[in-house]
Amino acid sequence: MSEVFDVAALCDAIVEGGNSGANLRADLEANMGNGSVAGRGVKQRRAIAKAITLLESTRSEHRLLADTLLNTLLPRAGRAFRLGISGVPGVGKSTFIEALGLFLIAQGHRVAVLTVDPSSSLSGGSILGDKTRMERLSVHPSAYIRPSPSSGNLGGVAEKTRESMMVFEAAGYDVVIVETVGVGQSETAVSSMTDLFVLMQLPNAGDELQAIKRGVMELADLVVVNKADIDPDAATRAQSQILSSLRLFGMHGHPDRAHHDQSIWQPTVLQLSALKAIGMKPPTCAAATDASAAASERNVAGGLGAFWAAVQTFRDLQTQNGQLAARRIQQTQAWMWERIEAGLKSRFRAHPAVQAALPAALDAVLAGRLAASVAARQLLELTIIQE
Ligand SMILES: Nc1nc2c(ncn2[C@@H]2O[C@H](COP(=O)(O)OP(=O)(O)OP(=O)(O)O)[C@@H](O)[C@H]2O)c(=O)[nH]1
Ligand SMILES: [Mg+2]
Repeated sequence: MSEVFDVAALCDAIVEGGNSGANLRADLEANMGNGSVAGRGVKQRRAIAKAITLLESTRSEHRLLADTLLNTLLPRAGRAFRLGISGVPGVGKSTFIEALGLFLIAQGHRVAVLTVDPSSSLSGGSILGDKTRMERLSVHPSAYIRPSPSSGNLGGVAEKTRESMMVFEAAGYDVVIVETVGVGQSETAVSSMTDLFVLMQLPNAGDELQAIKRGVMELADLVVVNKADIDPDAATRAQSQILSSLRLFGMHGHPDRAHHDQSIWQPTVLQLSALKAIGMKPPTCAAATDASAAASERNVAGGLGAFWAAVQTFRDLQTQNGQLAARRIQQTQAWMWERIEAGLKSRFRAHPAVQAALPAALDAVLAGRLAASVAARQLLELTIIQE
């Protein structure tokens, strides 16, 4: 039996449960005495989970309800700062997000973490979903961690992430972090839905700079060299090499990457140790001399604070010069067009006339009897004539 969704009640529970920390505190206090799990904060969490289930549903009748939900929440969405974090598997994204999340919650923020998992369509499983433990953050009442669904193509997963983001914003989460494994297109997807895109690198990446895809580097507003505790000298080398290449990209890059204009935002590269930031002692490393270990200690101790200070500088600059708003407008337009294109494509594929003619057209193209562009035009005309 299909799940029943009361969209109006869901929206009420999402919006009313959140916007100030007061409800949350009242809820916690209420729960402390009697161990009860009832309360507005808990009600809101349940409503969020249910709303996202609705958004992720593929049933057509659910899509209509999901659209109503999104439209109802829309006036309250858009208020969070959206942070995208990417990097190769194992670079330390989840460890960093857990440290950052706890750091931000201590300052009174509410933090939602979403994942975009490009592996899900290939393996049917979820790399991020399985490994995204974030044990301390995930149980914190001011945090909500939502792994991406374990099926669907990247476009679909990214789409759900974008819509889920609106739910969290309406619920009063004021920092939304989107994590993705760096494999190429997923960085583009995440940078196109966030205000600031962070690329995480390993300390040895500086030695192999040619291996870093220029396109991905150009998307980065901020680069973090993580695991600086392992080899502090290598981390410092990587930091300066990445910085100089970012400057080079900024100077010669595309005009639409105006946020790399030095008068607007200086490309920033930081080094830190997510493991230390989270209060864990990293394994001792033979490569670190006493002097470099002490230097690294100084760098790392302030790692998280320096990171958040850089984020705030970026945010202030981009707000003052209008780039933040411009970026969101551009993202919203691109999102709409992307959805239109995706919708047209699936309707085209589902069209009976196209389904009937496609195999023969494809055969003819592959056999060299028909030019690909001619076949495309003929197939497109089938849908135009019949509609
Ligand atoms: N020494 C050291 N180890 C770290 C640091 N940050 C993370 N690690 C370790 O690196 C491993 C991978 O960390 P994760 O946070 O799971 O990395 P991830 O980038 O989220 O990985 P995926 O989700 O698989 O892409 C774990 O064993 C962490 O404990 C660090 O700053 N220093
Ligand atoms: Mg991870």
